[in-house]
Amino acid sequence: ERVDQTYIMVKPDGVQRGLVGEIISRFEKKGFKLTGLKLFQCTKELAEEHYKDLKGKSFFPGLIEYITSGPVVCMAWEGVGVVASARKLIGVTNPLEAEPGTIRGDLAIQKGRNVIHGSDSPESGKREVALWFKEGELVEWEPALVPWLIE
Ligand code: YYY
Ligand code: MG
Repeated sequence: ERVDQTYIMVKPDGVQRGLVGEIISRFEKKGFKLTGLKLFQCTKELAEEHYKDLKGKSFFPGLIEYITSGPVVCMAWEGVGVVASARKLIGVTNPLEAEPGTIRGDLAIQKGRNVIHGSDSPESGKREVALWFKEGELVEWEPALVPWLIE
């Protein structure tokens, strides 16, 4: 099966609210492989490129202002099925509609402050990991727990 990558980002509200450890922990416990991690202040240009498909939406300017309002935590995760699985862990866009047990369902109230981003397809995952991480920032490694997670 194809090994995919997903780009996960704790948004500025998640960082300010001290939710970084809790959020990373949920992905760690699930068992996917972390290949990139950094605290980062993103520019308007990068935010606009990341969300380019939403340009023109009424909420776009507010979204860019929010994403650039403070540091974010950028992560790359790898594994078979990681993109869809991460979206399930995250929950739907509107935190009021997100299921309890999901990150947004448990930790947020509003769409405009929904604490986390996750790529929506393997193609987006590839594009976004390449957009947010430079070549030397990603690490290829073999986690010791792999045989206990994957048969
Ligand atoms: O992938 P996801 O983050 O769940 O939602 P998108 O439809 O890609 O929108 C990106 C981002 O934009 C969303 O997390 C919050 C914000 N947003 C908004 O503020 N208001 C909307 N009506 C839709 C999206
Ligand atoms: Mg999206």
